[in-house]
Amino acid sequence: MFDNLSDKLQRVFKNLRGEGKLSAANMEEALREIRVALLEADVHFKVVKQFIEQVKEKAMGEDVLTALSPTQQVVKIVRDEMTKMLGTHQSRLRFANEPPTVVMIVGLQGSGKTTSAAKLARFLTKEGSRPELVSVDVYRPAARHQLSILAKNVGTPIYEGTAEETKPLELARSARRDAMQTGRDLLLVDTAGRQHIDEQLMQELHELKQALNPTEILFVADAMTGQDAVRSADEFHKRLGITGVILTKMDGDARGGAALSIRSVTGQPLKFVGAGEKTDAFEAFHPDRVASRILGMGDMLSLIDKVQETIDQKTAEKMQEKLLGDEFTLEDFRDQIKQVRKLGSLGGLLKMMPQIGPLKDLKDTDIDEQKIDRVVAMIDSMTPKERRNHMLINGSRRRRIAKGSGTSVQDVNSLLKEYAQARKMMKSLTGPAGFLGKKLGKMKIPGLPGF
Ligand SMILES: Nc1nc2c(ncn2[C@@H]2O[C@H](COP(=O)(O)OP(=O)(O)OP(=O)(O)O)[C@@H](O)[C@H]2O)c(=O)[nH]1
Ligand SMILES: [Mg+2]
Repeated sequence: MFDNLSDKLQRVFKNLRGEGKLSAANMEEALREIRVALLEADVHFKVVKQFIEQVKEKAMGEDVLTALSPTQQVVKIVRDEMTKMLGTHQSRLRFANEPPTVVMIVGLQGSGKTTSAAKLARFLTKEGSRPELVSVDVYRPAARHQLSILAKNVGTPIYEGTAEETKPLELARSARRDAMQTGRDLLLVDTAGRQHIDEQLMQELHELKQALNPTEILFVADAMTGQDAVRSADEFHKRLGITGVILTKMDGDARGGAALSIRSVTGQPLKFVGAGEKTDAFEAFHPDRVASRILGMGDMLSLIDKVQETIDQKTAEKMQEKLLGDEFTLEDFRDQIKQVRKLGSLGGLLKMMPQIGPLKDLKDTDIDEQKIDRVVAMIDSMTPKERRNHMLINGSRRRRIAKGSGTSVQDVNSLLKEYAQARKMMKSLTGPAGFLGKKLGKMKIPGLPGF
């Protein structure tokens, strides 16, 4: 459903990448395009305004990661803000201290309440819950029958009620008693819908709320109705107090505005999404995953995460200077080894970079942890002078270092050889004319040949 928005955002980032250096002017232009793309996706205008302001502020801010290229930084900021807009963390269903937990499912007519009740039952059963269903929609003759069929389909017990139980409140109370007696930990209450929010419906829902004391009141919003869904969610929240939203019909060709606005407008989290008529077309809502999907660039995003998690910005900067200069010492070598260890597999990192052709042979190089420990121990056993000038390390010094680090003279020899190679390779890779220097611009990686 986010295809259009996703295409447009990717075009913005592509254009930015073409610019080389980011200027205030092309940043301004990019923000303008992002704004238009969001509005065209039917995102609430206030949400768009706030979003753009946040992105702008962050982009101008001090705490940018210089380990990323300017475009990568913008992508990162947009991704982070979008995740925030969608709610940051996954919001799970809450359970009552005393079972059964009661969940009321409310919303406008045809939004997908009955279908979602059954889907939720199926989903939660898989997670280990023992739900029971009940329909209190006594107005539409086929409504309760519809839920019975779906309940059978997902294998969840349903409280059918007696012939005397004709009122929503009676049905709901009996269903809760039944759930308690049959050892069910969850009661999902499917309620009636109206075309518009009216007093009678609100009154009825209020009474149910009073009687059942539900842990969750989930508002079912039809994504296809865009901003109308957002408005009615907000209205239901003001009048009834909802605790979360199920967004249905995400499989349709809606533009995505509802999904992107509902959290900010109502203040209530999106908990689940429905994406199809079948009962298995239902999943928990993950803000970070959805934001990444909207932005599309999976590889670049994982790279950004990895870099952000592991590389200390200042060390990287200092390292870059050293690499470009002529003084890549054994101490730097050691620091780099430590960083590579933090990154996990160097092969994994390289794989995420585009067009890495000439470095292909490094791709599957896994890091040997023990070897890293040995190397670090050897360098630690050197004197500061030796670390700064490896030419000083003659035969007797090698023996001393081996002894001090619990390694052999051969180990010290091969370390010094690898260091010399690394020095050479670093210069050719990261110098202004080097492969990485050209390809990645400001992006810095700790390379480690030989591991
Ligand atoms: N494509 C698609 N269709 C859905 C989805 N969820 C529900 N539907 C369809 O939407 C229609 C209405 O669904 P219901 O579950 O009956 O909606 P409701 O809110 O219970 O409707 P009322 O009880 O009349 O208020 C049905 O045809 C469902 O199959 C979804 O995620 N995707
Ligand atoms: Mg229904």
